[in-house]
Amino acid sequence: MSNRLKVTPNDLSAFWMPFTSNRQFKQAPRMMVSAKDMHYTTSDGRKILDGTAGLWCVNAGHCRPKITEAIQQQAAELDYAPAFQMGHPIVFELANRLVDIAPKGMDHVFFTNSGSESVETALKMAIGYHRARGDGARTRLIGRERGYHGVNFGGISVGGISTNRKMFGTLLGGVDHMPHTHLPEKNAFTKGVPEHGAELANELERIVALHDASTIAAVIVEPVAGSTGVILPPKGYLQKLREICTKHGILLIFDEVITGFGRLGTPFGADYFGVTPDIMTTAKGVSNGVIPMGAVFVKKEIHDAFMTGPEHMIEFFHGYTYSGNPVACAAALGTLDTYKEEGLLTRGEELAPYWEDALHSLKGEPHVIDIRNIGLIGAIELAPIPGQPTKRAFSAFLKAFERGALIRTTGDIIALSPPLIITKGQINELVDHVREVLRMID
Ligand code: PXG
Ligand code: PLP
Repeated sequence: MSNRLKVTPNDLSAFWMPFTSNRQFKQAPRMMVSAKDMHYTTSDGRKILDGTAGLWCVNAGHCRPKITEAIQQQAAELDYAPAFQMGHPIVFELANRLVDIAPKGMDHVFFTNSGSESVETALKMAIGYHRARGDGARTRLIGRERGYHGVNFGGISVGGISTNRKMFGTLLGGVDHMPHTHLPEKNAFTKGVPEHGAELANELERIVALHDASTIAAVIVEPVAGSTGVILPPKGYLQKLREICTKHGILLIFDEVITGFGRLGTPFGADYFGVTPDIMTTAKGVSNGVIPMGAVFVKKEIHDAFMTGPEHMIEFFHGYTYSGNPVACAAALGTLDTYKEEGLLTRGEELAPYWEDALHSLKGEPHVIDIRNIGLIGAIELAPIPGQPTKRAFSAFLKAFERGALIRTTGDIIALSPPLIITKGQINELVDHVREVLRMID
């Protein structure tokens, strides 16, 4: 460990932290200084079991040698090359490798640097696609209540989390929202995908009837909504959305920033549910969270619609300085190698039943009003303290951290999403931490 890592900065004021209660944090900071496999080490030398894969991104576990070496070598060989009108070999190699594992038919990849950028890219592709085909009236975008699609303007417009929207003005016009699919009165404590609620997909038909299909470009949903507190799609719901979109010529975008790269026990959520979208946004697990990267997958038909006009012309006026950055590509290739060697993109399938039983053993513990699970995702919903929403779950987070486990909370929901290398023993350890914490908090 270098000296730099051991030092705890003593002035925390300059850094405005993202999605953080800055003032509270700076009074009692929680600092991570190193990590290996399933654990972080804090600045006070404690080991913390990572129950959340960082922020749902470190799917292969921490500081994995293949990834570290790939980055080191690439940084020393070709650090950066212009992304526009220039290329370098590994970005093409990475695109091919990604297409190899993608759902059938998703055979082109556009690189970004985050999930939020992947979402903006996908929304622009959808609108641009229709226009390129001479169907330029299709500009509306349909999202869903409680959806999370990152924090940029397109993403918060189609997103449905009010705290992320209400401070920021009028957002994009021409956006509508379907209802979310969280039905605790019918589906509480369901193991896996819930039985009730597929009919909520018919709400899309109502929205189409209102606006007319000829004005709608795309529908965007998370196959499993993560950030909002883990909301699962009812049995048959995604299939219905697919049918309705196809029937009306509307593109279906799956935001797979969380569900991509093995989280559900299949490479993508599309594989798990057997539903192929037209566009798929990813980030996080593509590079194991180590170097920022996102990737948008598209069907050939969408890509090809842009490949018209004079050949010297740019076909899609969109891209980022760091699209396909060589070091990020190297990190992603090292990540894909690690996933492949260790079978991580499907490991969740074997572990899911064990994970499910362990989580549901928390039924009956204090405050627990629902438990949800799918693949290696779990959510434990707590009854809020009357008049003080979020406080109970946040104290669970603080207590768990004190005890040596990193969990994540949204509202009064505890969300768990460990690295895909977790062992059964570590699943027990994580769930026991949560059990003890639930017995300790008010
Ligand atoms: N789409 C989805 C479905 C996401 O989950 C994004 C887009 C945005 O990705 P970036 O890379 O711009 O953050 C996300 C990100 C949480 C949590 O605690 C979830 C996310 C990010 C941070 C925390 O649930 N999801
Ligand atoms: N702002 C300014 C002034 C720029 O010059 C650029 C890129 O050249 C950007 C924003 C966009 O940056 P990025 O391509 O990293 O998203």
